[in-house]
Order: sequence, then structure tokens, then C-alpha cells
Amino acid sequence: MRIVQIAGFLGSGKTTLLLRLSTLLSERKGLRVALVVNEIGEIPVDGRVMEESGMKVKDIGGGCICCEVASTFARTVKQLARDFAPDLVLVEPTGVAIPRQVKAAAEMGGRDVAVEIGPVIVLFDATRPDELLDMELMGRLVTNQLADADIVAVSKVDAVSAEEVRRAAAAAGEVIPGATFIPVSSVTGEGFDQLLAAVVEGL
Ligand SMILES: Nc1nc2c(ncn2[C@@H]2O[C@H](COP(=O)(O)OP(=O)(O)OP(=O)(O)O)[C@@H](O)[C@H]2O)c(=O)[nH]1
Ligand SMILES: [Mg+2]
Repeated sequence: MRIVQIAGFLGSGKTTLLLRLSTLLSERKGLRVALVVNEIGEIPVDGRVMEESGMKVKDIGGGCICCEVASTFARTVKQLARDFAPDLVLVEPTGVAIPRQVKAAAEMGGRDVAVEIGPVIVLFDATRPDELLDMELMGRLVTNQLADADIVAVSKVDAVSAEEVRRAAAAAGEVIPGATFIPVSSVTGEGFDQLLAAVVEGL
């Protein structure tokens, strides 16, 4: 069971991307997918609808899975492995979560079940890079999130020009030059082939 985290600041497009990616994973790759969401945002994940298409959905409330309810998350990881045995678990933490802490909680849950920690995907919203990296606003948190990324998904590229996408990727690249950068749009599907390949690599 591989755990893939889809992190990123509030409103960066995590839920929308998670839904499109999970559908592709099960329809195109035939994988058994489970979703773990923490505090549902603007676009609710309709657990019943998702479960009808063969996925398992766990919603963890009561706090952030990177801190207050990290142990609940760890327990959920263990339960999923035992009861549902998915190939892949996609996790959407809250928009203020620190990816390395979510990863630590996942590792804790995976201690006595066979769990592999997959890539950490951090979304970076191409429509507002300057605001996101403004140190007087949320820059510190966003920088911290980006620093933990294996893959930076430069999101919502359908809404901006190619030049703006390049500028956003360059700005994120100053924080974490070693990451893989994938421009994505959950509206047009741009970048999803590459994202899918990265997520299932070796599965
Ligand atoms: N143009 C465009 N808008 C998008 C895209 N993905 C998401 N959005 C919009 O961005 C807003 C936030 O999307 P969500 O998927 O809810 O973002 P989130 O990161 O899950 O938000 P929180 O869970 O509240 O932090 C919504 O209005 C979406 O419709 C995209 O690829 N392109
Ligand atoms: Mg969300």
C-alpha cells in the first residue's frame, strides 16, 4: 500500500486534483484507491459516490492530521491496510499542514503493516504566486510546504498565461530547485499523464 500526499496551501486545488487523479487511477490503471481527506473545503468529497466507483473514503475531522489528530490518521492508515488493502492511498491534508509531519504520521501508522511512502505532491497555485510567497502574508508556511515536495504541481495553469506559469514555477523553484515540476490543470487535464506516471511508478 503506497501513501501519496497531495498537499498545498488553502484553495490551491487539492480536492479537485485528488478527485480527477483518483478516477484516472482506478479507471485507467485498475488500481484499488482509498482517499483520506482532512477537513473538507469548498468542494466536498462525496464519499458515497466515490465508494460506488469502488474507492474507500475516510474523512478525518477534529483537527489537522499533521498535529492534533496525527494519531487518528496513523490509526486510519493501519485500518485501511488491514480492512481495504488498497494499492494506493491519496491523502489530502489541510491547507496549513506541514507535509513532513503528515509523512511522519503516515510512517507511524505503517509501522506494523506493509506501507510505502510515495511522493509528496505539493500544489502551488499559478494564479497567485506573489501572494503565496509574500513573507508578510503566508510566505513562511508556503515555503515550508514547498520545501517538503518531491513533486511541485503548479496548479490551475488553465487560468493563466504560459509566461505566468513559467514565472510561478521559477518562484517555487527558488525554494526547492531539486523537485520535479509539473504544470497541471484539473479543468483541462494538462499534466495528469505525468502526474499519474509519477504516482504509480513501480506499482
Ligand atoms: N481554473 C482552475 N480552477 C481550479 C482548478 N482546480 C481547482 N480550482 C478551483 O479552485 C478552488 C479551490 O479548489 P479546491 O480543489 O477546493 O482546493 P483545495 O486546495 O482542496 O482547497 P482547501 O481544501 O479549502 O484548502 C475551487 O473554486 C476550484 O474550482 C484548476 O485546475 N483550474
Ligand atoms: Mg480541499
